[in-house]
Amino acid sequence: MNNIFLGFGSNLGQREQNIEDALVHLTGDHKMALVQRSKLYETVAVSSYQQPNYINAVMQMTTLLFPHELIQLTELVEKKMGRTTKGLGDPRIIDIDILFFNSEIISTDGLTIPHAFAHERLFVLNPMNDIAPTYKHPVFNMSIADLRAQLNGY
Ligand code: PH2
Ligand code: MG
Ligand code: MG
Repeated sequence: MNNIFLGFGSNLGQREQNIEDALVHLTGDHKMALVQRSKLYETVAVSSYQQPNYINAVMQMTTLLFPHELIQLTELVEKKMGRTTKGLGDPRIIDIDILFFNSEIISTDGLTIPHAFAHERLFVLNPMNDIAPTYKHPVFNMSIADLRAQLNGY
């Protein structure tokens, strides 16, 4: 059983409902189970151009999938939900990012774990801090609480 953290974001349509729908899709796979969910956060889009605010959340889940199977699942759910764009920071109905997979460090084509920006984004660290403040970022060897405090400047 693998312990994972997934980041969710939506800034188009019914944003809160999109996150609920994504969860239903993901847990429809019998190899996926929800452990803990963060609060929902409304956040200003981190982007080089103006776009709608996001709703962000982080979910702790368990999975029997391998990392490359998990990314196939998250991309399938994004597609099923009607996401048309991939990457590049465009507005989207749903974005599901694999933030952490156990304490593994993986870097292959199309899959980087931990997520490359997890440590420097408050829209990830704030919700993650709700559910796993003591989780240690395997690359930086710092807890989520410490990474978050560092970004907040205290
Ligand atoms: N995701 C991005 C780019 N910018 N900004 C916020 N507030 N929330 C996001 O989830 C987000 C973003 C690329 O995935
Ligand atoms: Mg993202
Ligand atoms: Mg993504």
